Amino acid sequence: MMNVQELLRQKLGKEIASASNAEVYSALLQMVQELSKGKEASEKKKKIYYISAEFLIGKLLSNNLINLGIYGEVRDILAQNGKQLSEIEELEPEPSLGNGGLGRLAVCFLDSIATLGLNGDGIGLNYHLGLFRQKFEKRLQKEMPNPWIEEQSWLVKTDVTYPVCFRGLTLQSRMYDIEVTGYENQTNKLHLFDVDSVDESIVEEGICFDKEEIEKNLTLFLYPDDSDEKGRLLRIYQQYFMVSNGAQLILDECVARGSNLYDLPDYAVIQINDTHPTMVIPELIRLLIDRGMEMDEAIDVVSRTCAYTNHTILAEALEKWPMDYLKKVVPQLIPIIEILDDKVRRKYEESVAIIDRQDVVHMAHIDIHYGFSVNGVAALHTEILKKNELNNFYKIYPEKFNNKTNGITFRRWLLYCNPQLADFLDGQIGTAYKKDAGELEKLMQYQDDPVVLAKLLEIKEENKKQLCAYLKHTQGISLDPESVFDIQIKRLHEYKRQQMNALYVIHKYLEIKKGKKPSTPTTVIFGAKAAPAYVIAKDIIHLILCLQEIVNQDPEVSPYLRVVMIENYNVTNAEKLIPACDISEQISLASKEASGTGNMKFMLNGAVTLGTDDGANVEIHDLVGDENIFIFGAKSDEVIAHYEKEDYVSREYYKSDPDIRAAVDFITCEEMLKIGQKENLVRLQKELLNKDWFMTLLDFKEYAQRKEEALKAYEDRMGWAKKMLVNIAKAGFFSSDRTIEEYNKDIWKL
Ligand code: 26V
Repeated sequence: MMNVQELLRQKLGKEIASASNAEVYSALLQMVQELSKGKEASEKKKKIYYISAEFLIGKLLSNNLINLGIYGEVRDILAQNGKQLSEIEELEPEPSLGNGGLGRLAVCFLDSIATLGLNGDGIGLNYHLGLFRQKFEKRLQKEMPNPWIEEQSWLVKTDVTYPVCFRGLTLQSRMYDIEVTGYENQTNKLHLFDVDSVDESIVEEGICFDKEEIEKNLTLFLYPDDSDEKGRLLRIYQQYFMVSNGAQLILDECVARGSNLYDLPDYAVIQINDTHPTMVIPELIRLLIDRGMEMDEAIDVVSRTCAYTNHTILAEALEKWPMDYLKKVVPQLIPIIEILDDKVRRKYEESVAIIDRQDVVHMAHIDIHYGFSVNGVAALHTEILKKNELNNFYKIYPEKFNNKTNGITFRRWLLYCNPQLADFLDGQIGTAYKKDAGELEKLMQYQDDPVVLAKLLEIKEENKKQLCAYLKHTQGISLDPESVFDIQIKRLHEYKRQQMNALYVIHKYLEIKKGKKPSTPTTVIFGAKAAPAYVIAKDIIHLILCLQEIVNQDPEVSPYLRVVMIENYNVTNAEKLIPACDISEQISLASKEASGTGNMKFMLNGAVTLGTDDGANVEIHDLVGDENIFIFGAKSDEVIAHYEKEDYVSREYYKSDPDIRAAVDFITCEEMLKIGQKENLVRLQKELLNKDWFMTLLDFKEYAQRKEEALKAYEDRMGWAKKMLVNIAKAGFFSSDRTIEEYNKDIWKL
C-alpha cells in the first residue's frame, strides 16, 4: 500500500505546508495519473467502443480521488497542512467538451463501464476550446472562448497517429488519452484525437474564427456555429476525422487481440452516440475493403458490430447532410453510401431510403439499416420512436428496437457533490448503495422517522447555505437560504420551456403587486446557455435577465420573490446547485425531452420534481407515486395529436385567460422596455402569440397551479421531508451502473 502523504511530498519536492495551492494541484494531478495508470485492466477479447462527438467531462481531480478511494485521506492530509481541497479544486479548469445531457451521459457511462470492470474505452475529439464561456452584457448572452488545456492537464500524449484523408488534404492525427478511473476498480481510457497543427491564435473577436483553415481549426472548437455552409462543412470534417481515427484504432486493436476481421463482432462492439459518429459505418466498410474484404461481407461484418442510440425526436436535430457537402469533404465515402442506399431501395419503400430525392443523406437511416440495435433513452421516448418517428423502421426491424433508460453516476452526483447526504446514508443504511444503488430503497423504512426526516432537512439547509456562499464568492450574487430554491438548469431550448417558468415569475410578480403576499418566499434560479445562433433562445435569456432586475429591485416584491440567472452554467456549478435544490423544474412539452438526466440528479439529492409526464419523468413518477412528485400538463399523446391536427392556437389561450394575457403583455410593458431591448422582447412576445410551437400557453395555467401546490406542500416541513426521502430512496434505478448493465446484457454482450 502506498503512502499518499509520502507520494504527494515526493511529487511536490517540498513540504505540503510550504507549497502553494497551484503546486499542490499540480502534484495531485501527477499523483492521480500515476495511481490510475497502475490500474489498467488486462484486455479481454471483446471490447465496447463508445464513440461520441461529445464528452462533457467536468473537473476530474476530486472525481478521480473518490474513485481511487483516497479522497478523504487527501482532504485530511491537506487540511493538516493548512490547505483546503475545495480551494485547490477551483484551480482546475473544467473540460466542457459537450453541450449538455448527451455529452454528460457519455462520461457517466465511461465511469460505470470502468466501475463494473468492463473492457471499454471512449473515442472522441480533443477540442481545445470547450463549449463557450457565457457572459452577460447588457442582459444579453455573449460567447467567449473556453480554454481548458494547460501546460499540465489530464491529457496524456500517445505515440498513436493515423493518416486521415479529406478531399485534397491529408492530416496526420495524434491520439491523447484521459484515464477513466472506475470506482474502486480498474482504469479505462478516453481516447481523444487531435492534430498538431491546431492554432488557437486564429480565434478573433469572441468565438469567431476562419472556418476554412481546416488544418488550424479542425479540433479548435466544440460544435462551431452550424448556421452557414462553412460551419456545416467543418462539422463534417470533424465527424469524419473522429470516426476515421476511431475505425483505424478499433481495427488495429482487434487485430492485436487476435481478430482476423471477419470475426470483428466477436472483438468489438461500437456504440454510436447519436448520429454524429454515423460515418464510422461507411468508413469501417471502406477500411475492410482496403484490407481485402468483399463489399457484401464488409457490410455484414460492420452491421453486426455497430449499435445506435437515438437521443431526440426533434426533426430539426436529426442530422441530414447534402450529398454535395459530403462530396466536398469525404469523396471516398460516396460510392459506399450509394451502395448502402441502393440495397435499401431494392427492398423497402422510399421513406426509409438513405439518400432522399433532394440528394440529402439521412444519417440516422444509415445507423438503423446497418446497425444491429437501435435504442431510445427512456421508456416513453422509445415508445414514441417505435409508434411515431421511426415507425417505418420499426415495422421492418422490430427486433432491433430496445429501450435503455438513462442513468447518472452516483460517484459524482452524490458522493462527490453531496458528501453530507452520503455520510448520513452511510450511517443509516450502510455503504453498499455505493456499488449497488438499489440499496437506497432501505431508506424507505425511515419514511416516518422524525429524526431522519429532520436530518434530511438540516442537510438541505446546509447545502443551500453553501450554495449561497459559493454564488456570493464566484458571481457576487446574494440569495436568501430561507427561501424555497426552485431551480431550472439545462440548455436553453424552447421545448424545455424556460419561457413558461419566466411567465410564472411575471404572474407571481403581478400577484404580489396586487397584494397577494406568499407565505414562503421563493427564489427562482435559472442556468442555461443558448446556442450562439439560436435567436429566440437568446431572447428568452434576455427576458429572464430583465425580470431578474425588475423583480429583485422592487422592494415590495423582493422579500417574497427573487429571480437569479447563473452566469456560465456548467458541470462545476451544477454540482453546487443540485444538492441545494428544493423544487426541480422538468417542464418540457410532453414527448419532446427524450429522457433528461438533470431530473435524476435532483431526485437523488432530495429535490422534488415539478414536471410534465415527459422523458424519464414518467419513470420517476411511477417510482415515487403521485404523492411525491408534482405532475402537470398535456400528456404526450395529446401533444402529438395537436401536432397532427395542427389545432393548437396559442392566441386563443391568450385571449380567453386574463392571467395569461397579463403575463404575456408584461414582456413588452413600459417597465421592461426601459431596461430591455425592444427588438428582443417584441420578437419573443410575437413568437409566443403567433406560433408558440412548444405550446407554452397550453400548459401555463396548470403549471402555475401545480407550482402553488408544491410551494404550499413545502410549508409542511415534515411532509416535505418525507417526499425528499422517498425521492432519494427510489433514485437507485437511475444509477448509470444499472443502465450499463442493461446495455451489456442486451446489446454489448461482453
Ligand atoms: C439538438 C439540436 C441541434 C439543432 C437545434 C435543435 C436541437 C434540439 C435538440 C438537440 C439535441 C440533440 C441530442 C441530445 O442532446 N439529446 C439529449 O440527450 C440526453 C441524453 O440522452 C437526454 O437526456 C435529453 O433528453 C436529450 O435532449
